[in-house]
Amino acid sequence: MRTQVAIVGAGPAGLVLAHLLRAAGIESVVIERRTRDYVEGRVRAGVLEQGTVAALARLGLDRRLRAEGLVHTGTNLAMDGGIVRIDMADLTGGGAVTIYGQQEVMRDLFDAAETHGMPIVFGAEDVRLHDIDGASPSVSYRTAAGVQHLACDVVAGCDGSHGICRHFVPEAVRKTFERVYPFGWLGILAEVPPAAPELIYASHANGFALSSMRSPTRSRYYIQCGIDERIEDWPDDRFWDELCLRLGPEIAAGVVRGPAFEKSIAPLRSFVGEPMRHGRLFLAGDAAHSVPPTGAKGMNLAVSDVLMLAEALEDFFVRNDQSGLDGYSARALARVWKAERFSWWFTGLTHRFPEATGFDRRMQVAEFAYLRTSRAAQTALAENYIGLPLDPAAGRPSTEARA
Ligand code: FAS
Ligand code: PHB
Repeated sequence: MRTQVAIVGAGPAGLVLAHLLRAAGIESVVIERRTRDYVEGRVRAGVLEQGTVAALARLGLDRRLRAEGLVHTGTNLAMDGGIVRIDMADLTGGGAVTIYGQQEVMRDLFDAAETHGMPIVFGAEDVRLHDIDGASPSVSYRTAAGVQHLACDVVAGCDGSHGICRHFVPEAVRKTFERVYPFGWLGILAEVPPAAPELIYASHANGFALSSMRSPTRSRYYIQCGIDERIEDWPDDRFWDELCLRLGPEIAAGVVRGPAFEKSIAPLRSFVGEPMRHGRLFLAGDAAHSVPPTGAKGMNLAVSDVLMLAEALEDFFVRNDQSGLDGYSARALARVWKAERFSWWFTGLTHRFPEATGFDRRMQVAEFAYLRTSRAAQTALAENYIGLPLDPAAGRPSTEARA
């Protein structure tokens, strides 16, 4: 078999890239380890930046998103009884985010891929990359029919934080940067109305809490927990009690309790692997970087990476211009590091670190007080939260201008 772009991984990065390439008339094959149901069943992100919404709209994949997504023009921070609303629309000249779960995004991407007859191999085992340093790269994998070989011109490594592609960047050229946080997020889904109409990020002496949602009838809540804690340690009643304590009495008055039908613990870390390209292999999304979910950047970064990669691949295949591919890693990393900084900063502001001293807590309180009174501080938070624009590739108009 042969294709132009072999995409390893059918998460947001892999599937959005496949659709962008289809729209540009470029062939691809997606190779996924899991089943569609498994990928679609993973409960992950909930907030779409406006650049992600624009990309899905450009691809004609936003019908359900426009009908069911919740547009939020503000978000909120709570600490020690005080609440600050960040009016994103006012501070950024109309900016907003859309609440629409990653599961729904994946359903829309998979449904559209089926409609367009886009080839996705599910259940691919023992995926391997070959000759990515040379001019004839290929990907091999095993299915029930035996070992398959897919020849290609380019490999897109979109296989997430536990994938294999990143390891094909040789140790000699690879630099990694990591911060592992001494806590995780315990998240639940419950069929109860959200506590408030917008998201609330709460910082309490016991730890962080987040009041989010998926719809007017489905709530998504998180509390910071110890990295060695287990789901069994947190029966529903204990979760609801701790959530309400951390949100504070005013917000807790809006909390409607009910059975959690999904409960999971996610570790938090900041990670970047440089470069995001080696030979004919290009990395995108969690395959190259991870952020703590505090800033709601993970899935959105995956989309912005592939927007830049698709542009470069179109230049390569359609206009025989390699400059975009040569500049991809530096251009993507410039935006990745800004999102890493914001996610790290927002996590530091809102979470309780085990080794924190009284001085550290005072710094959090002072930063919150500054946010409360400074339009400049609120604007900085707002412009990062709605998503920074993509820097145009050298010699090109900005991607948004082409959307
Ligand atoms: P993904 O991990 O989504 O997709 C990679 C795909 O590659 C997977 O389907 C995997 O099965 C496949 N794969 C892996 N190895 C393979 C192999 N060897 N061969 C073939 N296929 C292979 N982000 C937020 O913004 N907000 C959140 O609240 C949030 N919560 C999260 C909770 C958890 C537990 C995790 C792990 C992540 C969370 N994220 C969150 C981040 C998440 O949304 C990611 O940023 C997003 O899924 C990244 O998309 P991809 O880069 O496509 O990677
Ligand atoms: C979510 O609703 O899952 C969500 C929202 C905001 C975040 C992280 C997760 O920062």
